[in-house]
Amino acid sequence: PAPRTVLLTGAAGGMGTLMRELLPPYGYQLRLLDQLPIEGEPDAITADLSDRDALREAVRGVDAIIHLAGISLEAPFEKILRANIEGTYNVYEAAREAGVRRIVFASSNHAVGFTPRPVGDDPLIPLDTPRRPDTYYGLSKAFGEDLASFYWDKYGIETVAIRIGSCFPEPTTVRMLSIWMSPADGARLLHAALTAENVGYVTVYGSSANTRLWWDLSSARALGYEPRDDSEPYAAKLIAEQGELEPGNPDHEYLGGAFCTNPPIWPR
Ligand code: NAI
Ligand code: 15L
Repeated sequence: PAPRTVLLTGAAGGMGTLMRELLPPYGYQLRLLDQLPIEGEPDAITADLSDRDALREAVRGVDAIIHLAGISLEAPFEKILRANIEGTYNVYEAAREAGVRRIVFASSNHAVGFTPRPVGDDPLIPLDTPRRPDTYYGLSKAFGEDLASFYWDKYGIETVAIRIGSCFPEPTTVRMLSIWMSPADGARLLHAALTAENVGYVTVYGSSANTRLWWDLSSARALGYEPRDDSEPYAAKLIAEQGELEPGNPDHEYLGGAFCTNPPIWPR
């Protein structure tokens, strides 16, 4: 049966806030969790991912988990270790104890950020491209993918790990024209990841069907994902403002762009 009750971690964040609006129409009953309280959501669970008792309680009775919580930019290794590495482990352990069968893990393009980005007729970046994390942050996402693969092989917990590009209401940089995932397509992909049968462990890239796409969406499509959006309508304005990507600009050289050279730092 399709999952109905879904724990959404990171529900106070940017994507969490978008998905809180966009997922319920698909029929999900969301249980929300974040370290920050969520205005207007008195039933949301306010807990840190290090709080194993709270996680045990939070996963009780859910059919699936969408795990978005964590540090979403670069940070000192110790912080990444606690929130993203140990935190994701704690989520998987809670799921194992409670018998939750499916997790959708928010991985990131930064797990493979040092991959040269395709230029001209270069092939799209394949699913099985070697991991090339560009930050401690990206390294934690590579860990999360392996953790998920291990929990499938060892415990039979299924995961769809989505290497998300940039999920924001609109693309705001020329690089984002290639990796943008519209919020509506994000919800479509999460829905596909929750409902596709027999996924085992799978990695997918997460974006819209962008004209300037850099990566292979076939494993996402194999889940039943049919993206409807394309960043191209934003291209002319962004390129007029910012110029085309030129050699030497990290956004031109690497999939991970400036995360490879001068990553944005987690503010808290
Ligand atoms: P965000 O930073 O806006 O939200 C993350 C949320 O996680 C925040 O509300 C924060 O309070 C919560 N959180 C952080 N550490 C926590 C902890 N130790 N315990 C409990 N809650 C904690 O990030 P955003 O953009 O919403 O991203 C969501 C997820 O998707 C993240 O895992 C991020 O790495 C991943 N992702 C997002 C992309 C995007 O374009 N938005 C791109 C690639 C990956
Ligand atoms: C990410 O992994 C970040 O969480 C998000 O804030 C964006 O910076 C995105 O990657 C990106 O590469 O644009």
